[in-house]
Amino acid sequence: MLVALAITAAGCVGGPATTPPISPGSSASPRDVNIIAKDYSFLPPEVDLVPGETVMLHVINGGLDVHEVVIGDPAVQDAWETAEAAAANPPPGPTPLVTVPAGIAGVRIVVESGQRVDLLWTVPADPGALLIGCHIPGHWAKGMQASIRFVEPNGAGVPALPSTQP
Ligand SMILES: [Cu+2]
Repeated sequence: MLVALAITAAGCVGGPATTPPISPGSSASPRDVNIIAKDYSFLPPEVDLVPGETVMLHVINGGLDVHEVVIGDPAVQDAWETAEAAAANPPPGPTPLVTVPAGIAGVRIVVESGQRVDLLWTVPADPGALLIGCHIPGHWAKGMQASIRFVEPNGAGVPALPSTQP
């Protein structure tokens, strides 16, 4: 007796971009994560991170303007947006020191045009919803935002991941 099993393996072509398996970084061997800031966007527009891993962030400013990477939840993004807007167009002299209340700072990396700044960072094990933003006055409004996608080390947890792995 023959049973025809109609297993369709099609339907995966042309789907969303896939995330290859990630080897999570550790403090002994952090994973390199590149974020390129441009005038006025981030590459990539979505950064994949594994909760709890340790990464070496490489923030490269490929634009002409000064940029920053602020990693934090929406409250952190709002705090920096407000703090930096208040310091816009300062009088001549030293750049004013911009701060936000303790405990809400998140991660902030400021990078001059053409420079690269590295930062070792351990992703929270229970990170919640984190965003990446630049709050140099006007930049957030121009679209300098990127999202963070939390993935399992094997790339699972990503919607519509084709089952092409052996
Ligand atoms: Cu910017």
